[in-house]
Amino acid sequence: MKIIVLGGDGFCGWPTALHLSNQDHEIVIVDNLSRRKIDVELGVSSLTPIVPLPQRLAAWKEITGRDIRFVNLDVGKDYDRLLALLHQVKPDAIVHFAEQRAAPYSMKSSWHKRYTVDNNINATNCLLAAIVESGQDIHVVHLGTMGVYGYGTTGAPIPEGYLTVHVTTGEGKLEPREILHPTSPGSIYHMTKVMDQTLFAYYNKNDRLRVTDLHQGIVWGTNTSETKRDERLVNRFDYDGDYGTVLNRFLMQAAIGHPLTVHGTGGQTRAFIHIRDTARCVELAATNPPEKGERVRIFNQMTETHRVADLAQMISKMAGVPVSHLDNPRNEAVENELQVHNDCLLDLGLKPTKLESGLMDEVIDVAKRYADRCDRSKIPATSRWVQKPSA
Ligand code: NAD
Ligand code: USQ
Repeated sequence: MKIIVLGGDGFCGWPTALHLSNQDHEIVIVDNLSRRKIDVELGVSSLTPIVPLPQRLAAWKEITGRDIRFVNLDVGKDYDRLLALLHQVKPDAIVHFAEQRAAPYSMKSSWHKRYTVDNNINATNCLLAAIVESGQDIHVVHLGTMGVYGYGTTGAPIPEGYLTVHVTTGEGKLEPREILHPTSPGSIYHMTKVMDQTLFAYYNKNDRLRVTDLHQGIVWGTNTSETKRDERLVNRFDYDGDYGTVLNRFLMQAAIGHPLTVHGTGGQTRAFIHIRDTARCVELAATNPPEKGERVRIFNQMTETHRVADLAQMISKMAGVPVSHLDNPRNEAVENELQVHNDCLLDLGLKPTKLESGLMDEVIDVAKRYADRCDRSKIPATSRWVQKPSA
């Protein structure tokens, strides 16, 4: 297949692009390198030394003989170039990773809120409008988030996107209807993913676009079999208070003997998936498109759920580092239960990579190898959801 990977220089996009290329798909990466510029803004770098994208691609060509083309454009702004690229490449599928993805970054200031909404919503809308204008039948595979559902405790497992409800008709009869699961985003970033869902539903209804929306949990791990093949292919590893996600942060903190930074009681339960499975799930989604006219497909892309405090305890025991309970900078439920249906990807053949000590050790080893690149002052999460009232 010909596949365009939007956001192919990022944490999930890079290993996915390599995995798809390795499966003999013809890959074009589109990225505006905004994530690397945000590192400069925040004064932090990936723990792993990632080389510039052209060097990454030259290394991949040298090692495998496979070509991956790179086009530097902003999906939400460079509309004419995006449309021209669709006419030129005529892709079968476009995988859409190209959004600002950190909840804390999206909450740093009113500028960051506006940037995140502007970037994410325009990227998705421009992509969908360009596909319609191109007149091509291109399957969109989008990376959404489990966070669209929110983390309230309803007691019921979260279905894959749609919920059956019963409405009382004018004649007083109770009729079943399927609706998009109600949303409850926990940050401006998560809210953009909720808005993406409405864009997909609209273009799917009006233009019969084929869309698969992958509601992904928190990704952990760093390497895949492809990124391990050469130092120049290494994946990025975010550990800072804005972009570092909880499990990778804890594993990195364990590697350098830093107390594990649990927000509040750690009663928050979240969904997780290993980076290898991200790449595999995207492949499964891209190679199993919905029929023309089928409603937006929504898959829950996660393999397990864990309570933050339990993860901290497990890693603390493994590595002998203390657990530190910090004031929670976020506005989120102190505790929640979480049960999730994820049968769609399992039925397509996903064999889940579960959390086990060998894989956690692998991440700790990577973090130890590059420990001298860590700036400890960037570990605290300083972005607050609600400003403290001034005294
Ligand atoms: P990332 O920030 O590492 O990568 C995103 C890439 O997209 C970057 O290379 C960035 O430069 C590029 N980009 C952003 N806006 C762009 C634009 N307007 N035009 C062109 N390129 C643009 O993020 P990631 O962790 O790889 O996440 C990728 C996607 O997966 C995101 O949409 C995110 O919401 C979703 N997701 C990530 C996680 C996770 O734990 N990392 C979990 C669930 C869902
Ligand atoms: N947390 C800690 N300590 C830390 C960091 C986080 O206790 O040092 C807590 C947070 O308060 C939160 C939970 O861990 O309760 C998860 O935080 P996170 O930063 O790991 O994940 P989140 O902000 O939800 O965002 C990440 C990705 C995002 C993706 C989302 C999937 O950055 O792109 O959409 O995971 S999900 O969480 O399922 O919505």
